[in-house]
Amino acid sequence: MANKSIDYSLYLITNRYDYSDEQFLKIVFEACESGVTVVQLREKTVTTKRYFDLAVAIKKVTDKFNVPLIIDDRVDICLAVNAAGVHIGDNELPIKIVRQMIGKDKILGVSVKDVQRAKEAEAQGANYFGVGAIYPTKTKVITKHTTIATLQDIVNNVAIPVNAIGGIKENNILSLKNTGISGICMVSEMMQAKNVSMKVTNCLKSVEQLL
Ligand code: 3NM
Repeated sequence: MANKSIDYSLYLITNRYDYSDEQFLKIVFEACESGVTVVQLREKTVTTKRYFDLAVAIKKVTDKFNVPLIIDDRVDICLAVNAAGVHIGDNELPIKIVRQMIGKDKILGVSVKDVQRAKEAEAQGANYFGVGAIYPTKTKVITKHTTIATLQDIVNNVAIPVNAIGGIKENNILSLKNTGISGICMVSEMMQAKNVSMKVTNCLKSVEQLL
């Protein structure tokens, strides 16, 4: 999956909550089967071995559906499992260094919250942005509120895809209409859905109207 023209429209970011590995992988399987376009494995507290094992397991699922897998934070895990790319925030290695490490073909996603940082990150080799938190989120993350106006400002000032994140739910997707984003990223709305397939199907319908 070494190409950069990936479809960001419905981007699932994982959280394992209290799920067993079997339950966790089943959710990802159903989400991929139902049409999510990208999956990011996001782990903050596990050992390297555990992160690797989870990445191997999830990649079997994403590969089955030809869905690109992005690894949060960890270049080594990305390379170890030959994931499509890596996503980094402000507290990771510098963008230029990450680009050198992953090579030119892998995808490099970056979290940004303002135009200046977005322009710098684009110049340094980012392939897409996650911008948020657009709405309040209960998912554990270091972030701050980022307005829809700022989101739009970033879209208007960079050439690479911009994806909205943070508190995005089935029922607020359409509030992002006309912002020019390339996709929406969701954690809890999908990972905690009672019916994952239905959730993905419904979100895809809204996303189609959005983009
Ligand atoms: N990054 P939910 S917000 C992983 O603002 C992440 O950059 C954010 O979770 C950012 O979809 C966030 O459950 C969590 O609100 C989003």
